[in-house]
Amino acid sequence: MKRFAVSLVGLLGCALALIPGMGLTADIRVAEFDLVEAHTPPPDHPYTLGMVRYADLVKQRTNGRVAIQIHHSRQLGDERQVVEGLQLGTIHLTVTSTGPLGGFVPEMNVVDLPFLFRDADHAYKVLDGEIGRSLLNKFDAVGIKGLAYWENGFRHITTAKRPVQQPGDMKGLKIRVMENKVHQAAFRRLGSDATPMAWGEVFTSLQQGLLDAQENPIPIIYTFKLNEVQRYMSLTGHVYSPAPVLLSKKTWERLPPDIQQVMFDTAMEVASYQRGLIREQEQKQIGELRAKGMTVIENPDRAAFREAMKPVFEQFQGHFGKDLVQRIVNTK
Ligand code: EAX
Repeated sequence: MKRFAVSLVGLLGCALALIPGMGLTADIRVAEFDLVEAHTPPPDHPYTLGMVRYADLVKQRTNGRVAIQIHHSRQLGDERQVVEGLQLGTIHLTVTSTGPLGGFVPEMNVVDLPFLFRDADHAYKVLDGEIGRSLLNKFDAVGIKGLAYWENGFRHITTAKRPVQQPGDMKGLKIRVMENKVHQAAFRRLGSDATPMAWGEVFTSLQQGLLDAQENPIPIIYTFKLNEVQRYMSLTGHVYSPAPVLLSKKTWERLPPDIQQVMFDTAMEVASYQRGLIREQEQKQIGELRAKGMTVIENPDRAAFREAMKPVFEQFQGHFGKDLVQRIVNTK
């Protein structure tokens, strides 16, 4: 019976290998752990580039026992759906913005407080240290294993009709924000019509004029070609957006300890490569967006934005615990 089953698998493998485009011709061997990974940005974005490096290293270090199938460009849905997939075990791995994560672990949204992190190094210190780890550990209770923090980047505002220099320029603008209470509150504070929306609908809504504005890091703006539907980019850097790498707990529990260790250590290790790519892309894409016709406002009044969003900082500080927020602020 067993032999029969094995030969059936073999036959199926050969049959599939004959179908063009199935991609099995080169490597018929099936990995012991075949993991489905899914994320939002396209292949040239550092989420994908980081994941490709991660998949290669994990494959090497487990002698091919783990294969990660990468699905970029929302092939398996928007971020909230993908994280739900992790809980169900239908999707095994993701790298995601913190946008929808507050719906799973409310404390996670502490990182979304406007102007919380002074710069990227401050964010790395906090996230790679005890505070970041304890936030990731909270995902355990909702069926998810938090591996590491990669990066989306500092977020900036883009608009269609008018440049944004001062917080007052945001008044009345309909801006898409992530499905995230902190971001909504921050932009309402500026008098904007802050509309929470999954990423998948944003480009078309901007194109159709249903939205005036959105906010995201430069590599997202560039790789999604938002310059085609937004004229101005204002480098507000109002919030730092980390990108946690999350694994389904069901998957984690199936993996033997040595493979768990590889998955965990390698995710941490790839973080510095992936963050480096974000920095690199930010540098060169500002010029490229300009060349494509975008007007870049390099020095909006950041102090005024910080001041205008301060009440939100204070409002949510109570929510997340003043102590936690202070520990983050005081991290040197
Ligand atoms: O994760 O939804 C967003 O604005 C995110 O920054 C984007 O999808 C990348």
